[in-house]
Amino acid sequence: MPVYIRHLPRSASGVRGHSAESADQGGLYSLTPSALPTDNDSSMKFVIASFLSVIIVIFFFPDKIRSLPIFDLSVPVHYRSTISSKTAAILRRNGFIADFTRALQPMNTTHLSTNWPPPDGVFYIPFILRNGRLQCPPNLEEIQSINQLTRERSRYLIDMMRTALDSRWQTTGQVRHQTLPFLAFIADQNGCDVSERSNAFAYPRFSWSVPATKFGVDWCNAFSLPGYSNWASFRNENETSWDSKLASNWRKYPWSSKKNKALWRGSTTCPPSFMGAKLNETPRGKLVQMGMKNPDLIDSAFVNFVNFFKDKKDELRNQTNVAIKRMPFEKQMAYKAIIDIDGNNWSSRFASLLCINSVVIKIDPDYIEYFFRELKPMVHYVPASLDNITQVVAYVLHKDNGGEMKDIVNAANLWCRKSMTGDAMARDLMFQHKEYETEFTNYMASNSIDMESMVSFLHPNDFVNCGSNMD
Ligand SMILES: *[C@@H]1O[C@H](CO)[C@@H](O)[C@H](O)[C@H]1NC(C)=O
Ligand SMILES: *[C@@H]1O[C@H](CO)[C@@H](O)[C@H](O)[C@H]1NC(C)=O
Ligand SMILES: *[C@@H]1O[C@H](CO)[C@@H](O)[C@H](O)[C@H]1NC(C)=O
Ligand SMILES: *[C@@H]1O[C@H](CO)[C@@H](O)[C@H](O)[C@H]1NC(C)=O
Ligand SMILES: CC(=O)N[C@H]1CO[C@H](CO)[C@@H](O)[C@@H]1O
Repeated sequence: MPVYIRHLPRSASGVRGHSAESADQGGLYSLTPSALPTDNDSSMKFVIASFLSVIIVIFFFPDKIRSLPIFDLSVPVHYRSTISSKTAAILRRNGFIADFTRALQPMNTTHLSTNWPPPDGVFYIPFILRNGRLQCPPNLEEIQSINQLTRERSRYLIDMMRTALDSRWQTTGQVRHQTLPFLAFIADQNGCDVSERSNAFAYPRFSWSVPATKFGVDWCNAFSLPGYSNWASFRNENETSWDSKLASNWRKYPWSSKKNKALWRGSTTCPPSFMGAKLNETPRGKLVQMGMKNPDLIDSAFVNFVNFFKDKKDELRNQTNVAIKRMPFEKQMAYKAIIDIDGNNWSSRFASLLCINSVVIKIDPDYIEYFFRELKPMVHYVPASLDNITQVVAYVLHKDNGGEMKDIVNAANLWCRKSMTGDAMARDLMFQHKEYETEFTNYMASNSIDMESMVSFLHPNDFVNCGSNMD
């Protein structure tokens, strides 16, 4: 049985195992022979050539160390062309290889566009990391044509990966294998069901979210990518640009002028386990009810009727609270506190809420992103549940607690300034690559598959370098 490490890196403090300091060692990693590709054929020439070029670069251009490419692209990759029939049989039976191959088959796009979100396991995009480049499948356009959400998510994913591979963090996520395939869930699924603690796939893969650690850490081998919406919003930010944005928030929305209420706006999404339930029984429906019962504490309303409740707006209007107009994200800072709650899946706006100057009240999530564990309750956000939300909101809004709440906002903003920049997200993504590779290698080894046969079986030559698709 494979021993899965876990989806988030281990470290003594329980947060991501990187820090600004570790970046400085980044360049040095590329000097260790083990860091060079090891799965190609007679790699000795490659090793010697790369080693010499590394020495030359270091000797003559010490300031260039950080930007050393991971791989020497001038060395061609050779694959063993023959696989024994016994090996081929093992390969065909392997879950990862079967799903990867299936993802390359022509798909029924009509079926997918009419069944969205797709059931677990149906929807991922296969990619290959090869010689330090991201390679896209030949059917990428077809996959992207399914709907707008798929197009958007996959574009940001590809842009993020390409940027990270070109960044100074490339060595952090430097993969040891010249060719490393992976599957990325583009829909909300990650293959792990928290209610049953079941993991639908034996192999590691990338997804947007992972189960919260309260469900345990060793059972779900999905790796959370930096969020596509955070990449879309913050990829051009740096710490300096945040400084002026954060200062401007305080100018436009000073604490003393804020409405003394907690705000929630959102759509009627809910976990699939609530299929068939009444709106007011879903977590978000309950939250809106709380607001209707406690209007002096909570201003909560639905802005959008989707999924199971899509066509029920008129019928439900008189049982719940519906906002007449959408409130622009920035205007939400007019409120002292904002409530954040999972929808179908994870709350993708959590990170952006930590970048504004209202306190975030976070309803205990079932799904989290890679960064959640470095945030501390009552330091970066205020934790709550649907059972204690009114009590928590009353505490947050109490005038005696204003100082504590402002401290929480400032700690959240400090986190945002450091973590929601293009550079930091690139770093975090490369870190996840590295973790993925370790786990993927263990998975293949525990399935008695050597990386070289696996790679030649997958025909990586059908993949091409992903273009810039942000136009
Ligand atoms: C594709 O999906 C649609 C909608 O679910 C279905 O009507 C159609 O028969 C499917 N086509 C094929 C070739 O399976
Ligand atoms: C930070 O971002 C701003 C705005 O995008 C840009 O003008 C500035 O040059 C950047 N600063 C650094 C140090 O990269
Ligand atoms: C709410 O509206 C629906 C449809 O318009 C109606 O059938 C129902 O009686 C109303 N319920 C209440 C509580 O007013
Ligand atoms: C409210 O619930 C959350 C989540 O279970 C918990 O972390 C928090 O301590 C609770 N707060 C109070 C005041 O009971
Ligand atoms: C397909 C779908 O409904 N995805 C949603 C998952 O949850 C996030 C945040 O809660 C939404 O932004 C997505 O639209």
